[in-house]
Amino acid sequence: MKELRVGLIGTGAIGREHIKRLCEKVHGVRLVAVTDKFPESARAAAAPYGVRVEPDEQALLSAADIDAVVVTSSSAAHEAAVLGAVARGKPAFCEKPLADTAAGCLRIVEAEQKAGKRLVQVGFMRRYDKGYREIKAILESGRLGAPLIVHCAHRLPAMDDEGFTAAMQVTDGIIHEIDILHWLVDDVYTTVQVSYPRRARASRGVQADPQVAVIRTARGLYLEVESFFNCGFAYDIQCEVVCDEGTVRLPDPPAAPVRHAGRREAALEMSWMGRFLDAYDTELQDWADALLTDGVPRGPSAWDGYVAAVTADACIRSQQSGREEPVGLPVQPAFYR
Ligand code: NAI
Ligand code: ISE
Repeated sequence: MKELRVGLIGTGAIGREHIKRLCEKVHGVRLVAVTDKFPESARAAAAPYGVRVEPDEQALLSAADIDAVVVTSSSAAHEAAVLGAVARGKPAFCEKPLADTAAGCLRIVEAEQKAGKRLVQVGFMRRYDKGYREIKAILESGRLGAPLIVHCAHRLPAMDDEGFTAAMQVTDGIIHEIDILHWLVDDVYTTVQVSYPRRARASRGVQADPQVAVIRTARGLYLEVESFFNCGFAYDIQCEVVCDEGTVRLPDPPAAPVRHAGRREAALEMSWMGRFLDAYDTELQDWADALLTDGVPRGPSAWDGYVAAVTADACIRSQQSGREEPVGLPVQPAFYR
């Protein structure tokens, strides 16, 4: 295959970002069609690139001139779209979370194994971020000894959706840390506990913000994730790994330091769109390259999506019980090793 002909489902915020990326940056790909539950949204997103609009997900998945799909619809719609692609033997790149429950992810894992080859990649783009990759290389070198504690912060300036629930803060946000920490420290998650400090002033509606999740692992690591969706000041992602003989920290994105009026300052990112720009580009290029060369994706798998969802479900149980909850991960099938 010389060119990967792609269809995209869901032309919301990240859908439009990925359309731009697929049309302007990713080599070897041709975006053929898009669709959305709201046809006017699909038409507006398709128009600048002269891309076809399909009436719905089924039509797009079945189109003979589409080799692979990108799923950027709302989280609750991911499972049906990915299962539809797998049933047709078409590779699917699906934004996180793979499905909004572990049971949904398991249905995808089972369908993929039945299909007999890897078809699914999950949009855990932080694995493609240069800073996280540097941390992983340093940990793997053994120079700092073994990891003991990880401190993370995942802060957004504001969450406008008043109906954004405590559980969504896990499946939408903390799920990134669940995946990246699993990949970084390569350990088995055993328990999780979610706690709440005082509710932040800017928190509104049913939001329960901020939250702190603590994940413990089989080798005894303590992974702490602060999730703060209304921090007001920036889109701020922090990660520091404390090891036996040193620490390593995620670099802040570069920004020109300004000296002015007796102060030293540097601009901070205000949105996820800018913070992980390079990582999104690299992940989609890697997805396309792998499909064009080997016919199978090599990025975060459906199993990774399932591991993250099982852990997220345990976090949600802990939100409800107020206790530490077991994660209870099954053994990874040979298919995914
Ligand atoms: P959004 O609400 O802006 O867009 C979702 C779009 O999907 C909407 O246009 C909606 O009409 C459409 N849609 C819903 N169900 C559909 C269906 N059955 N068929 C076709 N279209 C359907 O949401 P946003 O922010 O773009 O997020 C989309 C997904 O991407 C979410 O799962 C989110 O977690 C993930 N995401 C990932 C990010 C990352 O950093 N990797 C960043 C932002 C979002
Ligand atoms: C958003 O959906 C994303 O996936 C971003 O990467 C994340 O940082 C943010 O918390 C989510 O709302």
